[in-house]
Amino acid sequence: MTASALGRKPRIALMGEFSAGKSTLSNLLMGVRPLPEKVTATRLSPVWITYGNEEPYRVDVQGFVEPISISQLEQVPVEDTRYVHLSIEADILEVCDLIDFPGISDPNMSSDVWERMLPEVDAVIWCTHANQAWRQSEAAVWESMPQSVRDNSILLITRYDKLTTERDRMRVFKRVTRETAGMFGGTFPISLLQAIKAGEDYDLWDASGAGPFTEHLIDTIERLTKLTARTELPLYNFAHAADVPPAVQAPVVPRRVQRRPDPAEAPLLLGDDTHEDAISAPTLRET
Ligand SMILES: Nc1nc2c(ncn2[C@@H]2O[C@H](COP(=O)(O)OP(=O)(O)OP(=O)(O)O)[C@@H](O)[C@H]2O)c(=O)[nH]1
Ligand SMILES: [Mg+2]
Repeated sequence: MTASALGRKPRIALMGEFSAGKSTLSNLLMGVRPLPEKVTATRLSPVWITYGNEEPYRVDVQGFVEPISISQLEQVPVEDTRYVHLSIEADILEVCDLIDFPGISDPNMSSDVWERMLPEVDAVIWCTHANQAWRQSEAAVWESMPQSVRDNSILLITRYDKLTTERDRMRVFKRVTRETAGMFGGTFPISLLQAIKAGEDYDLWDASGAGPFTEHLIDTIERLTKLTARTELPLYNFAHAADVPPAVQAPVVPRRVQRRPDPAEAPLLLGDDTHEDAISAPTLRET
């Protein structure tokens, strides 16, 4: 898998309510832990993470860039910052960018802080707490998301370890899949804590839910890579993936229409469906 032909990687946002596990998931996917994982809600700007080893910076709402220190991530002025940029040499970032969003319904933070970043995203991994999965506030935000993004997005039911009986787990999973039918490309229950603890133990990794989820994620990134090769505009800007322009092909070779030997006959016009055989007609030649 390589970056898109246009040099843009798919951008995957991590979204959901506060403390749903967005930052824990970003860190799990990267295999390093630059983002704070907190019991209490963090007031952090969206963090756009790309592959590399540049120094961190923030981009303010006017587009000005200012260097920041990663240890002071939480001092960045949230309302005035469009996003914080981190650059990390993690494998996953070779194939996509990750954008870690703040929680969607923090009463202490204007929803502008994350809403203004939506036009930058191609797809979302939505984290919903197993204990209070798919609240009305989550459904309302997802309602406004274009189908192009929804089709390529993943719903993760996080903190699945907090549901202790099989009956509860099935009940939550069934309800959430029913209420979100047709709204995501896939839905997976996961315990992010168990996934982190699993380390190299593949059985534990699969049991945490991380195995099936990451396999689906790889397929999603492959599909997104083909789409983002066709446009610089993030998928959020299209209502449906089918609206993305067709793949850029080799330059169109100009064709010239010549007269048939019989000068009385009109020249063939390309695109004139009364002459559907025009392209293969011997009177057509490429110049
Ligand atoms: N038991 C359990 N705890 C989890 C799981 N995922 C995350 N947590 C814990 O939940 C807390 C919040 O996790 P974060 O990753 O900071 O959540 P967030 O969505 O980034 O939160 P905000 O950025 O504040 O909105 C941390 O203490 C995590 O360790 C999980 O699957 N199981
Ligand atoms: Mg977070």
